[in-house]
Amino acid sequence: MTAKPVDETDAVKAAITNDISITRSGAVATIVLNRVRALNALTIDMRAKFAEAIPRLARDTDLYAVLVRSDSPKAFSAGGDVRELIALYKTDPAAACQAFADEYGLNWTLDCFSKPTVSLIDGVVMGSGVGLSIYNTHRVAGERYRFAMPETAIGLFPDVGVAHALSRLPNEVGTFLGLTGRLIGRADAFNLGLVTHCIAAERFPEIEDALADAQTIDPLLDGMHESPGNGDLAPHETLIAECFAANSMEQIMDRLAKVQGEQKGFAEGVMADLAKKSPTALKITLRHLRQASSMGLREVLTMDQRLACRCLQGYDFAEGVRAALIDKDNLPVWKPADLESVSDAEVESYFAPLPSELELELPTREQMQALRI
Ligand code: QUE
Repeated sequence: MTAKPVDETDAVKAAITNDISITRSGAVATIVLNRVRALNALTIDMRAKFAEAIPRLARDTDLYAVLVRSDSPKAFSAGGDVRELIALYKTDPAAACQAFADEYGLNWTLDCFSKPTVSLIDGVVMGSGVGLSIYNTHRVAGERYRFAMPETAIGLFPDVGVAHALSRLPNEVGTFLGLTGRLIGRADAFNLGLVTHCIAAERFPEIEDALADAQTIDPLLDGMHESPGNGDLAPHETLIAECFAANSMEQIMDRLAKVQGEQKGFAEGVMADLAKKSPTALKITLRHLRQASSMGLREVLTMDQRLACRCLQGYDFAEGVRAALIDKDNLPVWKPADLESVSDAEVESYFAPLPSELELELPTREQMQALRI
């Protein structure tokens, strides 16, 4: 399975959607997410329109930079439209699997993109939205920036290649974020390098205007950056490092249960969070994060494709989406229901190569360069 071709000569024509717009002003192209009613949950059509524009932008010699922002005051993007994916899987399983392939192909294209790319992020950025922004050369956070990879809550795993970044964060913070799905603010995100600049959202239009004038991006953003101060995670750093260094979910829970003293309350909160997540998703996520620390992004995305197709075929993903987003009862009934009942063999089966026609085949970075993406 290959991601949708990046060459515009044979690019699949994107369905026309107004949920994303791409406009040009001077030297900057601006991509605006404006599916405001759904917190910019990204649909297949939105990603297709985004991907389709990239070769043209990359080869436009008069273009200095590409900017991505949202028209919603609450969200950059709350994630992917997973309801759409689950519905599609019921009628056309191969198309649902292909939708993941196209998304991961877009993530890879963004990482290989040859011009400065800037995301202006205020409000939440989660899941698929992280995949549109984290590969940008410049990631600017407004005051209301909130980051999370919440997929274990819906029986999925932190995908869009983000295991590559999470597995490289210090002190097991990425393991903590990927398993618990907890939200962090911009101070933590800046200290972790998930964002590059903190700038008041009311100044975002100035950035767009300056880039239209082809003003040099680094001095521009460096000059506007304001220190976000200490994050909220700092007091819990040691606990996170110690508990989340374990190599099984059972051990992580065990270590959290043994925490005494002033961190006890925090540890109990984390255990309560983890107890709500899909046990299968937790085990897959932990294993994926451990492997990803020694893999390149391209290989991580190929592994994401295996895991995503297996999650579509499994039980918990559809159940998680039902409970969180369709019936909204927030009472998923996971199968298996507890960590001990998820066997190593079951976890292992998610990671096995797919039938060759379903494996994600991405061009190498060198091949992307030759395509002048
Ligand atoms: C975990 C998730 C997601 C989620 C809730 C979770 C996610 C996602 C959405 C979402 C939000 C708003 C929408 C929508 C989907 O919710 O990835 O269609 O309008 O996209 O607990 O991973």
